[in-house]
Amino acid sequence: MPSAFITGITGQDGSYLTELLLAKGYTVHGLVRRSSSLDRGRLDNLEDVSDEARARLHLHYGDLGDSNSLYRLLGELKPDEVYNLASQSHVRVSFDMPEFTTDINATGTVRLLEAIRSAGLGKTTRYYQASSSEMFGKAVETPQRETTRFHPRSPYACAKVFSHYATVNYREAHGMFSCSGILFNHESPRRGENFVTRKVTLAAARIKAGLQEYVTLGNLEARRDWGYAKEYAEVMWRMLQQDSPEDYVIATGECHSVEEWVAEAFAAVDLDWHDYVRFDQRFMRASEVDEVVGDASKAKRDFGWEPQVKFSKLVKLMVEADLKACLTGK
Ligand code: NAP
Ligand code: G4F
Repeated sequence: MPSAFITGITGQDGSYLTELLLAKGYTVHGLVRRSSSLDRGRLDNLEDVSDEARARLHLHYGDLGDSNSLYRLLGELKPDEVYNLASQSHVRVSFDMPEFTTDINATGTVRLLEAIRSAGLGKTTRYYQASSSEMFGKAVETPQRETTRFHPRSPYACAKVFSHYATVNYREAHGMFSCSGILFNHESPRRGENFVTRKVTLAAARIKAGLQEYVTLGNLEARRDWGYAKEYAEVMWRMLQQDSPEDYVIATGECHSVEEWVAEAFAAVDLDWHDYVRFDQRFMRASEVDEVVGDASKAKRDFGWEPQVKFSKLVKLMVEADLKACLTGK
């Protein structure tokens, strides 16, 4: 059976990808960081995974900042597929920690690509890079597609542009099957609680349940193309099953403001958001991405991909999950 190595396995996307690959019969190896807490909630709560499938999941200590662990693991495990999902993924935080963000999100990619080559896997192992719509930043055309020029607006996005081109370069220079998914924002009940979508759905649910009084936010005018993370994880796998390595934009093609997300989330619990939202400068960014919206027609053409869950459905499913958790205490 095939095997996969996932960095960022404890994150939102890593958990959905793990469920998918285990269901397909893969042996899944995940890179995990040492931390003082053993809380790996998303992996502890994988859905629809049998005991037999769970036995095919193996976690290994390492870090994208530590070449030795990557070289050792790739040399030992020799996976058929590598998914590089690990990153310091918070754009606002990247302004506070630009050097660390660059080390992990940019240099970390090269460490991993070199570890694959050093293990003698350069011509056999397929590589997926988690690129981002943040690379389009101050977008030069709308909607954005694979050919749109990048204009990154944060240390996070600059590092992602570097990794994107490193992935292209390893394909061109070394003949690796390496490709990037340029994924637009994707959300779910497993989204980190300090990204705006989840922060808002969690707040709406907690306020409705009487557990919180208000929520503090930054820029409500920014516009994003929000899709459902579970559907986007499936695309990562699909990209590595193509005949040749290609980069793909993955997006819904719909664009909504943060304010619209807030209004929809509070409406889902029959509340008027104006009564519960406060502004805090702390959540503003030194340079903002005002609006991004993607054109995923290449993915539709090459492997028939189309998103099923869009804005309203996504907001509702996230609010419902948060409300259920608030009311049941789980
Ligand atoms: P996430 O939930 O924040 O997960 C990030 C993962 O990276 C976690 O497993 C984290 O481990 C791991 N990580 C962080 N620093 C690391 C390091 N130094 N070494 C090893 N692992 C490290 O992110 P996500 O939403 O699943 O996103 C997955 C990837 O797609 C990221 O690269 C992100 O930048 C990119 N992306 C996301 C979106 C989106 O909308 N979600 C869109 C485009 C691209 P811990 O659990 O130990 O922190
Ligand atoms: O939810 P966000 O932090 O997501 P952002 O910056 O778009 O980045 C996410 O999506 C990217 C997809 O391309 C990923 F690459 C990246 O890793 C990450 O997953 O912020 C969305 C918008 C921003 O314009 C921000 O200024 O919401 C605005 N916002 C307003 N108030 C807020 C808040 N963002 C956060 N995190 N917290 C606030 O209180």
